Amino acid sequence: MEKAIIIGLNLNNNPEFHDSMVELENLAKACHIKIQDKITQNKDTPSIKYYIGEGKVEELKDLINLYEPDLVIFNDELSPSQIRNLEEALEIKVIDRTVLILDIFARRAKTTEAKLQVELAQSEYMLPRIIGMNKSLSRQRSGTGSKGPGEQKLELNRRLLRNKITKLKKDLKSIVEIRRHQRKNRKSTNIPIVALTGYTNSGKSTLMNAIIDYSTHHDESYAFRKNMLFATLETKTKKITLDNLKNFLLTDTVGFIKKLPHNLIEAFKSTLEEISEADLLIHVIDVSNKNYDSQIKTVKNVLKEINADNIPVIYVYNKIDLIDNLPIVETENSIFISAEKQINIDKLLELINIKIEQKSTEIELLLPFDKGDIYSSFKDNKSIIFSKYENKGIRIRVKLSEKEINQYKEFIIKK
Ligand SMILES: Nc1nc2c(ncn2[C@@H]2O[C@H](COP(=O)(O)OP(=O)(O)OP(=O)(O)O)[C@@H](O)[C@H]2O)c(=O)[nH]1
Ligand SMILES: [Mg+2]
Repeated sequence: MEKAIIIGLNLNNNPEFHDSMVELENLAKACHIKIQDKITQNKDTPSIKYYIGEGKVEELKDLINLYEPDLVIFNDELSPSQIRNLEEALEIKVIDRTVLILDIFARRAKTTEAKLQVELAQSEYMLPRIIGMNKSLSRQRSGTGSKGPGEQKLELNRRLLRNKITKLKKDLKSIVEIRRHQRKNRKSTNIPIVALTGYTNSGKSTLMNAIIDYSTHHDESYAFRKNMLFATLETKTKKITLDNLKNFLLTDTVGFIKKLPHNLIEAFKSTLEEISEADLLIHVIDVSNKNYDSQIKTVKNVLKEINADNIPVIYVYNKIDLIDNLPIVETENSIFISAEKQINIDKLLELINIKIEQKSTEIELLLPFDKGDIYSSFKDNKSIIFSKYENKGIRIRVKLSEKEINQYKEFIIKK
């Protein structure tokens, strides 16, 4: 087991700082690293040279002499020159949060696609850093951060690494084509696609299992679930058939975390499209985690980054079996459940059904000028695709549910 000291910079008294350090510890544990100590520093901006201040570097040196760790881990992504400077000053392996996350992904990847995606992200991360690492301590590097398919990456020069990236992208492309084709077929059947999304370890795969249990034709192939970070990296889609409710396709895929490396989001684009192209999202929240609020924010930010922030969402507050009091009240878009204890799964399925029924169709309306209130309600719902003032009124193209189409049928000019 490797031993490490972790270092965090608390920029501008960030209220989430402490939790992100705890999370860093958990990421390290997932890489089988033992944490010996942690140091933190309050600062307004990171130092360009060492990320932390020079005084802290000295303090860190003393701790390194005391504990003799194998490596030090920083809570943020370091620049190539910061890694170089730190490795030279500390004479020890220096890695960052991104390396840990990439390492865990490398450990979990099972399918060819996931392996290629992780390797691509690792290579992209390495590319600007390879020179610095060669210069300092490359010969001593082993263990975390040098795991996975790119084992000899330090011996490769930039050019070879670039060639590798090109090749990985090409290999991925053909797999992605197959996936896109499958998704297109799925879409053409008109069965709504519902995607599970949420923070890692929130219970997405457990919920997938619970819903499959309700399905009238469920088979044995359940999604993998486990109490660990990033248990699920691959995508699984199952048809859910229900007796009295509409059928739908349910997709389980990778969870999110704070400071998710951008390289990883890029590399996992094709997997994340399963989310961004869904008709409805089920945002699973671990309400027993005291940071669930900031986890919701993190997930929302990633959804925005992958252009999935316009899809209707049901907020599913999970693991209520672990808490005594519910911190908030349910709304028409949220529900409290326990996926593990199968509490309120039936209610959730009804809510999903309601949302699916609201699924919208594109139509064109001519609204008389005195119907400005209808126009503004469409605007509020962000359902307007295009609008134009004409002699008799405003011509608009909107996305409407079956119910709304009925409600406004007198204004419809084109279906
Ligand atoms: N007590 C309790 N535990 C739950 C509940 N739902 C899930 N869990 C546990 O939470 C852990 C994570 O569950 P997963 O379903 O693997 O979580 P996930 O969101 O798929 O995680 P990733 O695939 O890593 O993103 C497992 O140990 C589950 O048993 C629940 O309702 N109550
Ligand atoms: Mg999972």
